[in-house]
Amino acid sequence: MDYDESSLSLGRRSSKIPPPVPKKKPRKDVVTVSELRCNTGSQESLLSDSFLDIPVDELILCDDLTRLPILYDDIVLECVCLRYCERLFYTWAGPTLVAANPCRLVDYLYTSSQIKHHHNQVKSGVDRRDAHVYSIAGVAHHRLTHDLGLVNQAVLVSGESGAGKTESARYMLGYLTHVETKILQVPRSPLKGVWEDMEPTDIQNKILASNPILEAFGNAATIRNHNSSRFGKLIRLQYGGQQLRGAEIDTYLLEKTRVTHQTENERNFHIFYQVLSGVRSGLLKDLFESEETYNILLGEATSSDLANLQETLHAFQQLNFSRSHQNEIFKVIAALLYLGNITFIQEEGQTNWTVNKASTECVRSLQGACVLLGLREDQLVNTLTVHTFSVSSAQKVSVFHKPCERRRQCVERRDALMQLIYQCLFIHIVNFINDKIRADRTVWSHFLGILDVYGFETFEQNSLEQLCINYANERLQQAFTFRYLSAEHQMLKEEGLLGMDVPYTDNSSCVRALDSRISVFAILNELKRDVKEDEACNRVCKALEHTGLVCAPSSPKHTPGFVICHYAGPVKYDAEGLLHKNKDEVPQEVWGLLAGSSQDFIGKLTVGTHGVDIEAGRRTTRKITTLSKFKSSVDTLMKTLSQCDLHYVRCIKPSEGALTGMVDREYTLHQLKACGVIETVCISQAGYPVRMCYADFYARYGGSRIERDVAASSIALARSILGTSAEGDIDTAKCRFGYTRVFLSESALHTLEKVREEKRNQAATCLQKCWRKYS
Ligand code: AD9
Ligand code: MG
Repeated sequence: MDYDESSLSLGRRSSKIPPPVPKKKPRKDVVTVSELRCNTGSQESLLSDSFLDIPVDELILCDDLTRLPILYDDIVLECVCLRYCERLFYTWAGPTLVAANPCRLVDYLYTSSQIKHHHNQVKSGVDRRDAHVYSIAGVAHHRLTHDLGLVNQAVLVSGESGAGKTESARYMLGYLTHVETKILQVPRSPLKGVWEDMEPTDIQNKILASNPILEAFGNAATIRNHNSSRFGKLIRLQYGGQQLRGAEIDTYLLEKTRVTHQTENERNFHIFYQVLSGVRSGLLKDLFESEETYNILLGEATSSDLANLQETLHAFQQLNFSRSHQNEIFKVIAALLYLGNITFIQEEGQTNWTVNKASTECVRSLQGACVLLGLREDQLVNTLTVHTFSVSSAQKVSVFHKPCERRRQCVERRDALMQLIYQCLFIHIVNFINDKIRADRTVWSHFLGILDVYGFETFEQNSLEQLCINYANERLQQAFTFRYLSAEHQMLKEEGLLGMDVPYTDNSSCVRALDSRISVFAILNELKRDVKEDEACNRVCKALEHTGLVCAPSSPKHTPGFVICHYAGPVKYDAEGLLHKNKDEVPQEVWGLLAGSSQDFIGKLTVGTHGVDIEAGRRTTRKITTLSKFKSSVDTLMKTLSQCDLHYVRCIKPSEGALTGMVDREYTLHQLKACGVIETVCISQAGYPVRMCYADFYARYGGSRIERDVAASSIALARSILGTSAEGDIDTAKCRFGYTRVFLSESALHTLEKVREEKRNQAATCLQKCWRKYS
């Protein structure tokens, strides 16, 4: 597929990015692609008004942002945008890969020969590998399978919704399974290997098949992404003797509330529509009689749902889900559709609310759900409408819900039941897949993980989900800062330059404000049942205002809540629903109901589903909240990552609507900041932003005085250039000399560039004189 880009625009109505350097004329923020191409063609620089000219071509060709001759947010942004317009979607930022969502089909980037190309580059150890998601997967793979002192590897893929995390993770998984199916015979040169196609092995097929299944059950169409992952995922590929032996998947924070509630223009999880289209088309026979409408389904099933169902069925087969097992799973989906259609009504002459048996549709749904779930009708009705509590160890009392809250409580119970069933089903499927793909511990020694987690989120209204997601991002950012810094220190050490300071933003205090002993999490977790949500938010603000990171919303017009200053920007969390979601209480009767099902499968679903604390639901008095569960899963994740070499893919969505050919500068810059790309570049350039290997340095500034063959006495020569070229202008404290590179400050670079320009002008004048003389 190709597109006519001449009609598309690059840019935005207005930009609030402050200009980093004084400019003679404002930079254009709205530039059409054709205009841009024209500029590029004529070598005009979009930045020609900054004090250091950087030709457009140079920016386009710069595939590593840390190699930009000078660093400003604006220039980093310009480089990413220009490359994007040239369909160069990947750019390095030092060790990090910036992956801009192409927002179009670019299959030519992901062919078998591309895999081969990147694999060969990695194998041959070339200094500068082409920027590509295959390259980062290749390095991780190579380190795991070839380096001495094997270390676990993990690729962290981040970015906002719709930025391309799942696609990137999928391509990497494709690469890693693909290189396994090739035999690279290396007779002499590693670059001339024979690349043989082989059938994928059973385990590779199984690992790949896990994707469509998890996407069917864990992804949904949202306003940001038609295939949005509503859970976080870490897949650990297990290697032994340089070979892929198996894999294990961990999932995080499934957005189970989606089963019962979706916002306008969004859909429920894909599997509901897949099953429905399967039943309606006759592909899934004898499952249930489909109704006209389902209350829990916003949006319609489409033809692609049917096609995706076929993919799900194929994946089920590859992972050895038996026919009857598949049927059990689909029956649960059908039961949820029925449960969602159960409505409540006030009994005549009474204050009680009960299931609306006056409606034939509701009765059919009640019966349908009971048959599919193996429950007795009266049991289900009772569980939804009557509240039972223990007055002593031997005595239980049943009462109808409180009069004023009866209807709400019935609905809440129905929703809690549905969310619990779906969550248990999801965990059951993940566990089953893991049992099929996990290698025996004796045959693997190391793993390569790919982490696809939700990026930093800030919406008009932010709730507990955003608090969890942003907390996970704070922790990942913290790990990144420390890791990257230590890598930077190592590099400086290897260059013999210890002592150079590397300033960076440390977000540890924000992490502490979120999860330490006196923190947002601790306060929300410890609140008593009767505390009102506004009051809870006030307490949070009061207890943590001394940190300077948590405060009350500034305007009294705002709805109650609290603001947290995250590393990626402030986020206001709303009080409404926060405590309820955090308590995440499933009534005991609901647990009991499912455990007593006459269907084995339903009974088993609630047993042994890690992540759902059945014990907690039944007995223990220890408070297990959504936040405490989430924190402990992030702790485990961080522990896993601490055993790994980390690699980063930062996905960027160039425009909010992911429109083909459109780059929104302000929006893109925000993401580059939020996912730490700007910081990465800053850290790598801090203090001495310009880093050049000696050969490049001589080639640019050495002039004719210096031989190109500069391997010997490099430091002395560099010193001599810096000492003489600017007639003593250059303060040598603004340059440092490593063993292989020279590190320059901006001002040193500025002076060198000025001198270079003067020399070129002199040479040009000289040449003109000669030309006139001899012509
Ligand atoms: V979310 O947080 O799960 O809502 P992701 O995972 O970041 O989000 P996803 O990978 O699903 O986004 O990508 C969104 C859409 O962008 C895809 O459905 C594709 O249509 C498109 N996309 C993303 N990456 C690529 C790519 N490398 N090539 C082509 C892409 N299209
Ligand atoms: Mg995703």
